[in-house]
Amino acid sequence: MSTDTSPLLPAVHEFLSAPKQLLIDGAWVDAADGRTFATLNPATEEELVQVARGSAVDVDRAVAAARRAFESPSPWSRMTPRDRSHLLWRIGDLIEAHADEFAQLESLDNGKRVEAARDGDVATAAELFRYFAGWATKMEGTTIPMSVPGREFHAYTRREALGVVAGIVPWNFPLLMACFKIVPAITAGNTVILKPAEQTPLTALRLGQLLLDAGVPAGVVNIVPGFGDAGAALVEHRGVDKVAFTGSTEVGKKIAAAAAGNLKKVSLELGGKAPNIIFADADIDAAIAGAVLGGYFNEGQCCVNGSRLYVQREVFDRVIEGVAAAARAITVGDGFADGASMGPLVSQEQHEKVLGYIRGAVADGATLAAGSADAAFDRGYFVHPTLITGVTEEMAVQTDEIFGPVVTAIPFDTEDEVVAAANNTVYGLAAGVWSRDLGTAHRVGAKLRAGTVWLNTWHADDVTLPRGGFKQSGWGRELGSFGLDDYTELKTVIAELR
Ligand code: TXE
Repeated sequence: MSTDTSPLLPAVHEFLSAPKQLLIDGAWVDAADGRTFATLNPATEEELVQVARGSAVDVDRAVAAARRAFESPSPWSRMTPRDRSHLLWRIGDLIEAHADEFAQLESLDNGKRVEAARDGDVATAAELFRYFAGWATKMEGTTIPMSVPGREFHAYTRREALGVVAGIVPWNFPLLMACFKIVPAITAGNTVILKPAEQTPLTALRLGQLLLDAGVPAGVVNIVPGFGDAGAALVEHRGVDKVAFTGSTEVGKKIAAAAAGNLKKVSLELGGKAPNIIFADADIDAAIAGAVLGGYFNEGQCCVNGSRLYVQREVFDRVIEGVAAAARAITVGDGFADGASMGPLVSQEQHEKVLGYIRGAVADGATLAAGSADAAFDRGYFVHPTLITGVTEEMAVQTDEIFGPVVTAIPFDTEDEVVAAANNTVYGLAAGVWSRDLGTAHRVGAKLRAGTVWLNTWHADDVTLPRGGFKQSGWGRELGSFGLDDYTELKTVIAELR
């Protein structure tokens, strides 16, 4: 497999040929120790560019810059909510104007299809800026009556920025995850240090330049690419007031523990293993299409994918046939290739992990209704979309988050039985129910322990909607008005009227 780079935009060539440095205090700088790391094209396994590798010293510099930018009387602290709103809107427009460039970069670095990046990741990133632009002027408080005999008070609340926010993000939606952290943080007047994932730093760096071009003051958004050590330095840093993390449950637990040093606020969006329940009375064609989208979207590297399919016994064979046929019809190929409908996984590590789970399931006696335990090509991190039957609840393929295009399917008979099985997981990010009976859909939906429940649909979403996890899938909610709360402190002001 090779990437045909002939369609690369001149702006992408130009970006790739310039040095990839850290963005600290409005300037592009090398890492203090001069180290760099390679970011690879997962379709070819070839190095794209070297990127400056931030470490604890760089994190110190970035936190100091973010603190200076936050504290009054900095230009950022004096910016009115209306000006912040206009700035956010302008950034949304700029992202849209550079959509093809961002999409190509994302595809090169992450592997996903260019169109998927442009129409999904990049379009949503632009919309996120515009949605939150509206909130910048609407961070209102309330007036609250007090009852103190013989005295008069005026009491009210204010929503204030928290301070310095560290955003630590994964590689599955690199630009979008960066925006999930940056946008609500700056909407509320905070300053940010973003650490992109080591596998996919490029679009975050391109975004950094775009933010400077749009007029975001120096130090308001700092970008420090690096590995887990840079992330850990941010989490332990006493100058950081909040950590917003998306990634594995394992690292989420480390972050929760390390953040205790200065009791910084923490929001965590962690792993998932979403149950997708299809009742016999569902619109079966729609449910099959939903199971395919829910299972294989983003090469299966999406925390809310419906990776555990539960199908009522009467329609099990029909659904399996439908999903398996659709999985076989997916064309795996380079994200730039015409006709490819699924790109490679992001890294060798993910490739080995995902194939290992498929092999493990076969060794445990499960059946591959579609897909394969072999790599799709000799080169590049490609995996065939896979559907596994004959699975038990105890198998690793059923209990663990695989984060690849792998769906397991188990038949069920009764509502109680499937609700118990669906909830039998440490995760609680998403779940779904397919039934034409409104009572069944809403009743089962209410019983599922998950932050997002889809009824007769999957992956329907909007920046207006809060998302986050029950149980070990996380703390807090992102996006929507709820998402802003996590980036503010609530102050109560009590004045005596004398
Ligand atoms: O995640 P990590 P990885 C799951 C998915 C995947 C698995 C491993 O199952 O297979 O996690 O992926 C930074 N302190 N998800 O290893 O390690 C790291 O540099 C602070 C689900 O890539 O959690 C990167 O920027 N930061 C998930 C980010 O954390 C640390 C998306 C995520 O990396 C750190 C991604 C530390 N000690 C993976 N160690 C989702 N919820 O969508 C690492 N990092």
